[in-house]
Amino acid sequence: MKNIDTGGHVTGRSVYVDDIPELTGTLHAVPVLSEKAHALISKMDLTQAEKAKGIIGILAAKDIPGENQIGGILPDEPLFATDEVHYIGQPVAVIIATDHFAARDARKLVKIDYEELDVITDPRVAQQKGQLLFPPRTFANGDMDKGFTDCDYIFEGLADSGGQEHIYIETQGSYAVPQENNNLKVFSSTQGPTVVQKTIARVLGLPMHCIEVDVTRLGGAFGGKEDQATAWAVMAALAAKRFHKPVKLILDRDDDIVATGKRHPYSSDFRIGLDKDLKIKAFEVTLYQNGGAAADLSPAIMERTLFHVTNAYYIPNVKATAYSCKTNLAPFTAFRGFGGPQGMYVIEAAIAHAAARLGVDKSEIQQQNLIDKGDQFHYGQVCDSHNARKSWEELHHHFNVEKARSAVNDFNKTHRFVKKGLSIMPICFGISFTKTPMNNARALVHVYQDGSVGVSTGAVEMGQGVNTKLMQVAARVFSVNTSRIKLETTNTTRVANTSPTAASSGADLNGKALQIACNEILQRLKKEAAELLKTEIVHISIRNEKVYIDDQPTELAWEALVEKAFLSRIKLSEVGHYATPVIHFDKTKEKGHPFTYHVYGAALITVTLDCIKGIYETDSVQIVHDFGNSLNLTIDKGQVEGAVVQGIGWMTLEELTYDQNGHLLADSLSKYKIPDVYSAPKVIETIPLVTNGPELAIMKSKAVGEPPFMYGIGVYFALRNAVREFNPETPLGYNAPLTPEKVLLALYDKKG
Ligand code: LUZ
Ligand code: MOS
Repeated sequence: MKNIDTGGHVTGRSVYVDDIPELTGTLHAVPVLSEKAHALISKMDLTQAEKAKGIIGILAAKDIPGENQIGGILPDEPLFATDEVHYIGQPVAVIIATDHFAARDARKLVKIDYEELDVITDPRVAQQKGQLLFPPRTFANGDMDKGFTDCDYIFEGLADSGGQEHIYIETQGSYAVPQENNNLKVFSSTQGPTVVQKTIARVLGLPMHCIEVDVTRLGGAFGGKEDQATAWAVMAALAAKRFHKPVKLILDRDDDIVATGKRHPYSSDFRIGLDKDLKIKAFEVTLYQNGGAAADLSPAIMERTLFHVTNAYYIPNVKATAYSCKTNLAPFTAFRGFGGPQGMYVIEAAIAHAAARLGVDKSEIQQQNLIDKGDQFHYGQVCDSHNARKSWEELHHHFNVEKARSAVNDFNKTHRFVKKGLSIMPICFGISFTKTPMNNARALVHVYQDGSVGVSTGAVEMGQGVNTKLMQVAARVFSVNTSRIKLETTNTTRVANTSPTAASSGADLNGKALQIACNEILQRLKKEAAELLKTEIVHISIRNEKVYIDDQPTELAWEALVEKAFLSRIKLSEVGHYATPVIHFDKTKEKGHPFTYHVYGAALITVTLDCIKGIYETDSVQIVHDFGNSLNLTIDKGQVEGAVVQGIGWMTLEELTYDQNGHLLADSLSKYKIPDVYSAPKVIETIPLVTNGPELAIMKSKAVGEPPFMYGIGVYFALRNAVREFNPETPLGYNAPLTPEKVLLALYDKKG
């Protein structure tokens, strides 16, 4: 089944926030953003701006009726800065005008006097100065002293990875419409409708029931709208309340890039110890997370980094410490993988470093250490499948890795100025919000008297196809055609207290809740059918819209049954509630069973490098991926392909450069290179690992959103190998992204 939104997207009929028809009198809002990375505000003069054409008013901290606070995990982030600004792009006020361009023009007339303070952009500098967003954490198991004593080889090094701008196609935006009696209805492009509802209530000083948040779909999010859609919705709501008019706030791309947070850059020190058989005996890592100017989701992201520092490997002695460092950059936030990729990059760098020193192929060390059923992750959870090893073996078997390797070697022998590189990237990603209480969801199902079905859940459609999967779930439980099922908008009045659609868990959590609700209604319908057909409920089933008694079809069909049930006054609506069982985590010990299950896979990557120009192409990414028993392989393969290309972007192209004053230099798409069709691999082949899939995944179909992002890390190491083929002496370290510029320098640089 295709994604149900495909037709709407290609014809331009799909509705995003900015497509909602504007009510008469709608006002437009544009934020005033700090131009300094760290400064005291000595004076803010709005008089000229307020007099400009079309201006209705300018709202700042003094106009907030409730709390000037939007921090979700920690209360360290004001909606509007008051006397001090902490990053370029930090909101200080919002201009309300009769149209968007009037507001933008007036913004030039706002005069702010700044007294500049020291700017920190480097996380290690921040850590040295004691500038942390919250206390550091250490995850450890085994005995480090013994682990390193038992080693034959010990290697140390440094590994840095850069940030990443989300470049969702639809920028952040919101439309707030006043309702009677103080209430507000807010359309928001958010992954977390409840986060938006709760934060508006807090800033406006209203109970949550006054705020209805509605989401049709997002034009991409990738984590960038898990927390950072909120500020803009709050500003629109604040203005709507103040002026009693509908207010729309849609960020222009240039504002969005400057004002919103991105993937966290990390800088890390590692020490890895191996024995003669290439078994990793000990791994020690210290990670410096660049958190930006406020905590945002950094505590949870740092936690996931600590969970994923061993990737798909079993290591008996591990010590991982992470610091979240406060810098004068826009607060870094969720981005596909949520800190996991940054952790996995470091262990892959450590293995590559050890392999280079030992003169073996990286894959020999990888293969020796893959986690297996019964092994314990360093956070206490026991690995419950052979999937890491099975993916690796199936990759070698199906894609003939040895043949690919000799083809690359032959090519390199016969080509002097063009080199190929090959690498293998295994992945292992834990599924669940690491904060256990967040793992719950609800679904509201109405079966209408004509047999059609309306489904509301907490899941937000952002292009990933969750609505299509939910439609399939409802259709399967009822055994009716998918055309009978309608997915409603995500709305806090219909489904309350939702977790954001994040952590790859949208289909699992909301699908399970939906399954529960549909099953409840199905039971009532079966009971009604049993009465109508004068039999026992155990004999009744519904198959392809028909009622069966045991294996015999009857004359009674879905529509007629629903109508009869309605006339018998049967309850045809239900709310399903699901809370993931089994999971728990003890933060005092940093041990537990935080993940419902893990997703595994392995990719074989080859690249071709032009050693004169330093430019390269990814020839192929061939993948064995653990989908479980996929509900929708078309959608799931699409997720893998998008993730691979996005991962390649993070690892090789996308470079967030800042100057020492905290200015983002790569502040537009002409300066920030995202992957296009030319940087996509020429071949992406994905085959499913054959498994049953876990009961705790929705209909045994595993979460797919984030895990395949990490295959992109393999492209980095393949490219590195190609560089080393040309210049074995290269001093190239581990500093992603490996841009063409860095590659060119590395091709001709010598040690010493
Ligand atoms: N969001 C979150 C996430 O709040 N908690 C998580 O564990 C998570 N993991 C991945 C992506 N988003
Ligand atoms: Mo997320 S990185 O919003 O799943």
